[in-house]
Amino acid sequence: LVASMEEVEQTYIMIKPDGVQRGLVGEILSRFEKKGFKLTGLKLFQCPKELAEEHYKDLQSKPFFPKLIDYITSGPVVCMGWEGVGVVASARKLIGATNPLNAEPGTIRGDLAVQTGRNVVHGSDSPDNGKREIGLWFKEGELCAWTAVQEPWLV
Ligand code: RTP
Repeated sequence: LVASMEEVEQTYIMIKPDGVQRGLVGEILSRFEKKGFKLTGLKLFQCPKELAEEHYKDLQSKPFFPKLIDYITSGPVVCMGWEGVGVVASARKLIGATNPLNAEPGTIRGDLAVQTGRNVVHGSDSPDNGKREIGLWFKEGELCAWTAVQEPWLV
């Protein structure tokens, strides 16, 4: 009940093309579900180049930018919206460090990935970016506001 007084956040989580190709969709999705966050949006999606460029616009000047855009558009991604108190920072912890070799065992990247350029999942880095990215990747009718029927043991 204390937690419910704090601000509920939204985060955009995306299983990147390597996660889909490697059959890791269920594994990755279940980590957020088991943690106790609420799923608000979910779709398999082939990302157009323009959207990938908009999503990663802050990295435009980086030398790896063209490779990053090729990677993200190389096959379908799984787009997810997750909601909860503290979900943005918590999801980043569940995901682990950007370079999977530095990611702790127990994190998604620590358990499932090796290369920075193939790090299987994305998570928004701030509540503001969470809102921005959900707006970018989902159309209005694709998101669901719903209430869990059971007692809210996890919130
Ligand atoms: P993400 O946005 O995907 O959750 O990743 P992040 O915040 O942990 O990392 P960021 O620095 O924002 O980089 C975004 C994605 O770009 C790719 N990357 N490649 N040196 C490289 O080749 C390099 N550095 C970053 C990764 O896929 C990283 O997740």
